[in-house]
Amino acid sequence: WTHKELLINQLKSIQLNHPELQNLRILLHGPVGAGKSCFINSVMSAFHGEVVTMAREQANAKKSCTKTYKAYQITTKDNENLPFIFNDVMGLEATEEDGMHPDDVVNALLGHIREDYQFNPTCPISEKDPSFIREPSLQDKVHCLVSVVSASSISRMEKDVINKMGIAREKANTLDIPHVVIMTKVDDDVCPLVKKDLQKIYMSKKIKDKVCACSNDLGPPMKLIFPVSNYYEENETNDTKDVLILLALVEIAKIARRCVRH
Ligand SMILES: Nc1nc2c(ncn2[C@@H]2O[C@H](COP(=O)(O)OP(=O)(O)OP(=O)(O)O)[C@@H](O)[C@H]2O)c(=O)[nH]1
Ligand SMILES: [Mg+2]
Repeated sequence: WTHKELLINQLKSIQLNHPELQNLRILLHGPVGAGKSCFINSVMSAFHGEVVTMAREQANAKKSCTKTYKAYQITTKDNENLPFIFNDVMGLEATEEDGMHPDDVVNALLGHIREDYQFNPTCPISEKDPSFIREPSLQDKVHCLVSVVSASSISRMEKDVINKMGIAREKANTLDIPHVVIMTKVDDDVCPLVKKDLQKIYMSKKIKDKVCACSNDLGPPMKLIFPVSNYYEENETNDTKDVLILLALVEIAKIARRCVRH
């Protein structure tokens, strides 16, 4: 818990060693309200040492609060660019008329969608749309797919949402794009021990059970499921939350960079 600066320095010194690439593009997807936008804000907050809100969040949203495709460059406290861009999308829903269309997750993976594209739940982006990128560069393509799910609702996640996430995982696999899971809301009513003291996270059987459930439902092995607690109510950052968030980003950066090299 005292290694925050070490993790920040590790992330600052990441070299991509690729002439066509300045940033690793990380695509978040997952159910409505899972904490996708909040995670992007939390990563930024961990680097800035203060709670930052760039991506719009909404508590208790029934429908996805994020409706357009947005890309966020992560920066240091001194506003220097770090080599990470997070792409935020509309949430997935169980019905076919609502939430992000599963084909658009695939289009996003392939780098076909331009920023600010407004998602249409009933049909994916058309090749004729001005926001469709016909020949995506390596920089437009996604280098890591991240499913964001909430620890407190993993066991209540609807089958159709799990299936939609499964389609994205399979496509990512065929494209050799790594897939990991960020498990949010570990501070919620999952484990009283962890709710009281986040540093007990790796000692909690209840959290381990949730990690195991994520692995069974979504596919990645347990070592690629990263539990975090986002900044959702507090006005100041703290080292414990920062370390969990930064640890997740270090692992994402490592596997995304390996995927780019191959
Ligand atoms: N307790 C707790 N609440 C969280 C956490 N992360 C997010 N939240 C809450 O969940 C709400 C929704 O988070 P968002 O980031 O807007 O969710 P999203 O996945 O972007 O959802 P859509 O854009 O609507 O699909 C936030 O306003 C917070 O109240 C967390 O780690 N712990
Ligand atoms: Mg959102």
